[in-house]
Amino acid sequence: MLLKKIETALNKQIRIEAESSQVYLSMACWAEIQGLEGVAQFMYRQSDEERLHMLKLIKYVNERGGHAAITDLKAPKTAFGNFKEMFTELYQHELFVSDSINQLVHVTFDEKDYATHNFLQWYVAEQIEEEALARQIVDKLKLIGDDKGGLYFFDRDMQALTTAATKADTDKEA
Ligand code: OFO
Repeated sequence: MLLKKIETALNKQIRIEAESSQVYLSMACWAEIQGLEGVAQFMYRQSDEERLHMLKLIKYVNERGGHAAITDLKAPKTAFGNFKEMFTELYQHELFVSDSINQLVHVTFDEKDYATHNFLQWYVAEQIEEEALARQIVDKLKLIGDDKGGLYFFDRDMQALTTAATKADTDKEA
């Protein structure tokens, strides 16, 4: 049985994961209408991943005797200036999510809820990966600057990265 305080904290994180999914979905749409198909695919995938993070939390809360709350969500921005700005926002957003996960882990520790503490380690590891990937992408875009040809190859790289990640997931499931 979950303590009320833990249930509330997990529900807050459910909302953050749902909002993250919406933020990345909005970035996917913006990239798509700019004609960068690879970036759009990457962002659609990020959005799907955030939804899976949300669902994993929902299942956990319900299985432990809590009630996962499905709430209204903050509407994301719909335009992002340029791709460097957009990926910088993605990176900042991941830092915000990591901070939120850390606070959540802290609450479970304070309340001696070691089962939830253990469950959250998956999110801690995931955030390390996502932060690192976002930072790498921002660094790449800084190198590219305003070079249109560079952006074209960057888009192809993003497409290849997304295809490889999706294949790795499919192989894992098989
Ligand atoms: Fe939910 O994984 Fe990052 O934000």
